[in-house]
Amino acid sequence: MPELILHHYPESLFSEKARAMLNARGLAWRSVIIPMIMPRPDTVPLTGGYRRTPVMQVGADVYCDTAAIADYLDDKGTGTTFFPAASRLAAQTLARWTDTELFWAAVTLRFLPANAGSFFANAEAATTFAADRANFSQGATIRRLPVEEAAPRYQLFMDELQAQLSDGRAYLFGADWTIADFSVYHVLWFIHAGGAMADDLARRPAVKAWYQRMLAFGGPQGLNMTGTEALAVAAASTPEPLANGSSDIADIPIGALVDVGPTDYGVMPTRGELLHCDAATITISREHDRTGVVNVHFPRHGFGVTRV
Ligand SMILES: N[C@@H](CCC(=O)N[C@@H](CS)C(=O)NCC(=O)O)C(=O)O
Repeated sequence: MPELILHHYPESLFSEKARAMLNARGLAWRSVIIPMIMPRPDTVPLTGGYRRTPVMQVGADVYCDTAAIADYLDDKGTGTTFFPAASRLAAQTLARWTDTELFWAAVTLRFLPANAGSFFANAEAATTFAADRANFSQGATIRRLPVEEAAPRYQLFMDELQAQLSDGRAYLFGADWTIADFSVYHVLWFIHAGGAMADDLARRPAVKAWYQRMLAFGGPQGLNMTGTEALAVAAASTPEPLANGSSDIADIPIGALVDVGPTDYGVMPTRGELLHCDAATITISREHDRTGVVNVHFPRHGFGVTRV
């Protein structure tokens, strides 16, 4: 298997989800630290327009969104599946809810003046970040959650989490982890890693014990690689062959030129030739002079496909 290369930055919570999944499975990985804001000249050649973080590169294959990364990693390394049959529906549904609804509550809470202090080095960094994310939010179909909605949503979830874990189970659905553990973990990490809202954890001991267990997965970092080196890896590789590419969209056959992008926020699409589209996965092929041909993989859930 070619090296697993994560393009990420330390403060990114979805990157923390990917880092924790990689480490939990005992996988060696390479770390390309990308800027927290645009421009990202060494990432765009791989991803095209998609500008969310993280992305994972395996040779000349690029996995966008942690859902696609989880799917790819599930049969790699060691440890039980992220998607056990008996709780797959509940775990996936909780993961999707957490990665969107709880995530937006966490964003509001983390950037409250009382909590934001540990996130930005100085006021200028905060202003630059806000301007970048205003661009990122153009075309978004969701609204920023007011604190009056974010706080109770978060507190109710934390109470329910405490109740779920208080029988002493190691993970949310029992003795083994599922994808839901990693999704809940990275949202809590975003809020608590800088020491914000520490009381919320302290008064929920079962959540705190589970959080500490997950935190151990998040710690180790991959061996550093530069963006230029990662692009050279792509250029020297060919994408993994796709078995039986097909399209389930009646008027968009495989081979069509398409735009694929998130439908809720950070909606900037990637353009390429459709190789495969089913209920779970979308794969397109694109080319750049710094990478050669790469295949870019997205989850279907939360992404749209438009014929160009
Ligand atoms: N559903 C996506 C969400 C990714 C996401 O929203 N990432 C944030 C950073 S944690 C982002 O892209 N922010 C804008 C940026 O990094 O440019 C996933 O699971 O990967």
